[in-house]
Amino acid sequence: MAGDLFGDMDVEYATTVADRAIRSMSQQSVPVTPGNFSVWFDYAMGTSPALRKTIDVLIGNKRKFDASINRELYATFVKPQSEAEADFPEQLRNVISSAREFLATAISDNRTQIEALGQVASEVTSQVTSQVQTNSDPRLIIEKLVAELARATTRAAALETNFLATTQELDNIRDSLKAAEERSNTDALTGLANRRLMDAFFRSAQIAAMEKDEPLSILMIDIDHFKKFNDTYGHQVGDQVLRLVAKVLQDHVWESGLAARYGGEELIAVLPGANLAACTEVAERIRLRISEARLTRRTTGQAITSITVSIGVAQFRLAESAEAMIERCDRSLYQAKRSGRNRTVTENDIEGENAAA
Ligand code: GH3
Ligand code: MG
Ligand code: MG
Repeated sequence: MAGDLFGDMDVEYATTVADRAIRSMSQQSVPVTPGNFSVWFDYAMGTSPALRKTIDVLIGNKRKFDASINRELYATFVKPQSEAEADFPEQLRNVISSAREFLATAISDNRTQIEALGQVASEVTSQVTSQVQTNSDPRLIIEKLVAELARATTRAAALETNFLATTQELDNIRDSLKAAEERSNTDALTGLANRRLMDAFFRSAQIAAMEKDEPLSILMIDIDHFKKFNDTYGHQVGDQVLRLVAKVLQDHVWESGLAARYGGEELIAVLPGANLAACTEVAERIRLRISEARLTRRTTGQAITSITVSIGVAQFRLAESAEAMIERCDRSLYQAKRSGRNRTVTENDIEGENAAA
């Protein structure tokens, strides 16, 4: 892990882990380069369950650790980890959680104290009542004590009310943090997930796909001649169209998947469980639905030319990074544009290359 790079790891332990890493690397014929070594050191340490799982699946499938897989492993599991560590909202949330826990404990301690004081008070009062005939001094003292205790109890109760208000405040902070985090994960125009969330989502979808041994595919949509559409009808009408396309996409993505706005007018759907054929089918349904949509200008009710989209489809390959897969999907999309638009093209149809390699 990047965070351990200069840490105070016990020398003997580090050497053992390094030995294990190098042994595994030599078993899998992985060249001992700095990048590969950090991958396999992590693997030997077991710090990242996702990395462990991925490598175990690759070994289980007798996959050769060639340069491309090694690069992907590094890019996917070693490099981004330091970014994940800097997850500020997460840290803040944890701080708030512990503050809240602390307050809850304080309140409960406070209650116990009040009860204890109350008990002492009633014990003392009954003693006083039995002694009252013989000596009146202790009674006075004890009455004072009882009054003092009553005041303490009131103070404690006020303190508790304060604590509760503070807790409520912390709850509010936590809620607004959560809302802020959601906003930072959502695209304001379309309401879809943004690229940031999509990247994180893809990472976990990728692990889940390997664990369940299930396919995982993505489709990427780009509106055809959208620039011309904007020029003709104005940017605002363009925005409405973009929202419509986002809505159609969202309607076709199942519970375990994710629809996201990847760029300006480029949208992506991540479809866990779908192979290339299933994903293509979904893409075609989306494409047809959009081309059949009747658009009218909101202000005048006037009809607008229909729009079309081009779609690229790609299926996840073991251990590859999101970037690699999206890049392949993007090339499929480009091919769809080149071969006339308003169509779906898969990675298997990319011209001039062996997509299955
Ligand atoms: P094609 O994809 O068919 O090759 O042609 P295009 O005209 O759509 O070309 P391209 O995809 O390169 O153009 C992107 C255009 O999308 C440019 C910009 O006007 C428009 N666009 C991007 N983001 C938004 C947005 O948020 N709102 C609107 N209204 N338009 C956008
Ligand atoms: Mg575009
Ligand atoms: Mg376009």
